[in-house]
Amino acid sequence: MSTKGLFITLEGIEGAGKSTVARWVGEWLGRHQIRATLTREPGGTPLAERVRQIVLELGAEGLSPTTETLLMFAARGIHLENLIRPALERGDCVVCDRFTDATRAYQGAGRGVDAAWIESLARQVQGSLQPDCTLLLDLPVPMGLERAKSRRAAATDRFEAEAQAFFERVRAAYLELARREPQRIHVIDASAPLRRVERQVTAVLERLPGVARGTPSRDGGSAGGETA
Ligand code: T5A
Repeated sequence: MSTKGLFITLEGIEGAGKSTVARWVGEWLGRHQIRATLTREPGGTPLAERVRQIVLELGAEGLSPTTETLLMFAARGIHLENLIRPALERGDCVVCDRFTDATRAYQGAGRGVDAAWIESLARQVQGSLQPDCTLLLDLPVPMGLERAKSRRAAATDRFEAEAQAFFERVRAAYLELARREPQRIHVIDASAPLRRVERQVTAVLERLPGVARGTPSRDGGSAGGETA
């Protein structure tokens, strides 16, 4: 299926600043008269948020890496059908806090799930849809975990309960993905103060097709200037 809007994703380990930067990207797009839909994974729609609760909850029942992967893609399928694709079809710029690179990094490298199987699920669930641009917020694992801890109000989830070695594998996998896809994945030094992170992100956004002209539409359609 062809899409009209731009699809931007944010990735990185816990506490890298994805949610903070996603909100800022939404505001930046709004200031440039580009209508943005902000969302997140796992979740993003009421039904997909219910799957999020199942997959993140640190409960008595375990989840195997295989089941965890299937749940991530189940949530993604719901999210794509009910929110992401319709927003892109409207010509919105979709800004998504995590997407399939997170499955590659967390379930693939973190949990040891077969990479070829992940790619086959991705093809079935996404078809040819890929992010146009991914901002990989990279920082040392202890710094990210410290930031996440200082921000956390609620109980630890199933991922936050993991050891540092798990997040080192996740970080290394993200950097390897960026090395393989430099056109799509932009590594941002997220250990820098927020203003410097924002400047690095601006430099990427300004180079995106359509953004400099004030519309993310690939077919000349106009953008409304609302920021969701
Ligand atoms: N997951 C997800 C998978 O395993 N597979 C998948 O396919 C998908 C989609 C999601 C979990 O699900 C896993 C990965 C995750 O473990 P979540 O609650 O959404 O869980 O967790 P995170 O996405 O990791 O969210 P966090 O809130 O932990 O991290 P963020 O969003 O990266 O960080 P943010 O913006 O909340 O910032 C953290 C703190 O740091 C400060 C902020 O103000 C905040 O206090 N901060 C900075 N401070 C100084 N300098 C900067 N540059 C700063 N940037 C932010």
